[in-house]
Amino acid sequence: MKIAIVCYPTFGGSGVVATELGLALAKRGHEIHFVTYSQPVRLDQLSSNVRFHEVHVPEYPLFHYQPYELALSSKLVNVVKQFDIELLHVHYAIPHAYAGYMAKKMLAEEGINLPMVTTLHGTDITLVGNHPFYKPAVTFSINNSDIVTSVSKSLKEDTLKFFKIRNEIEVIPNFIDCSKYDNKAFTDCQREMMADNKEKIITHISNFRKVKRIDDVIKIFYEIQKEIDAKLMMVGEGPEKEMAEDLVDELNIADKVMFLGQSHEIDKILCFSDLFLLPSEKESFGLSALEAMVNGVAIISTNTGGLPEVNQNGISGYLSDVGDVQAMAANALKILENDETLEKFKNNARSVAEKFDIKNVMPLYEDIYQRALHTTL
Ligand code: GMT
Repeated sequence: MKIAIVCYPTFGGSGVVATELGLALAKRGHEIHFVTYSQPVRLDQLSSNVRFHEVHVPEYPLFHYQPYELALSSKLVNVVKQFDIELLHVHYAIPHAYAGYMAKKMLAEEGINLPMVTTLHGTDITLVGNHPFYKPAVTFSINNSDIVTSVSKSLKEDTLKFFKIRNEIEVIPNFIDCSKYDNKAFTDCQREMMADNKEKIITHISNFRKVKRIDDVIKIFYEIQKEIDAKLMMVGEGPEKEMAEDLVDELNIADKVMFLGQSHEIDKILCFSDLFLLPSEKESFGLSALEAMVNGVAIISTNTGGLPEVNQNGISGYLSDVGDVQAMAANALKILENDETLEKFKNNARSVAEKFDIKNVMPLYEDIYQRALHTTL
């Protein structure tokens, strides 16, 4: 099948899922065309059946805001016609589903049917899309997608709660390619470069936005390091980073916290991590937790949104209420204080991650694509 994928090309989870999905579909013989404003960060292998089409938005002094949606929908029309694209899969409703719908309508004028699948990822529903400024357009584009999927049951419930949705929402969870981690490619983890043998390594990865509650990450670690030898790896960049650095200084733990910036070596970092902290305010799924789990890292997270669908309380880690730093620190210590317990949680984390193996999830997407091909609005 010839499929166009629209996503954000940045480090956010929705772009990662879209890219990994496209690459996996290409491996199964589909022809994939990514259409976005720059090459997606995880897209490192362009080939004859994996293409990237850049959306340019020329600056024009009259415009205070450059019309990206317009450029994207025009680009989609051109790519669909040039490459005989059969299906459009947009990730993140804003503005992709809206631009996709416009492309669909323009193509319909020329007698071309382009079925559109929209995958909802989280903040397009829970934070941004729900704002009155966007709500009518988001509702409209969800209702006018041929098939809508959400990455967790919780996100489906939120969508139905916040918007007047008349079509079915199918839950297809995010996934991970477990086979990539089977051959022990990362046995040389170079853990010793990061910490002493006796120190436990705690990791947090995100885009350091307010919703991730970065201050809680630091506060949980502060409690942990009072009891055991430990280091904290902070991976990512974003608006809360400066605050986090200040808090680390204020708590006098700068010698135990490393800010590693945005990294392309996530698996390498996770392979030497013992525990992953994700104390988010909201999280539709928590792909970063799943990436940690497949690397055998135990999870301390909040119980918000889709996190309980990923992190199994008492098995792969523990869940606590948002903001309950003391409970999260106590649970972390329960796991870290005893090596046997830690080993058990690490192994469990890997086993739970296997439920989300791409082998199980890919057929669900292929099935909806087949169904979408037979729909016309
Ligand atoms: O929250 C982020 O870090 C980025 C955001 C995005 O849209 O890229 O992530 C959302 O989609 C991910 C992939 O489906 C989910 O794993 C994240 O939980 C979700 N983020 C939120 O709901 C806050």
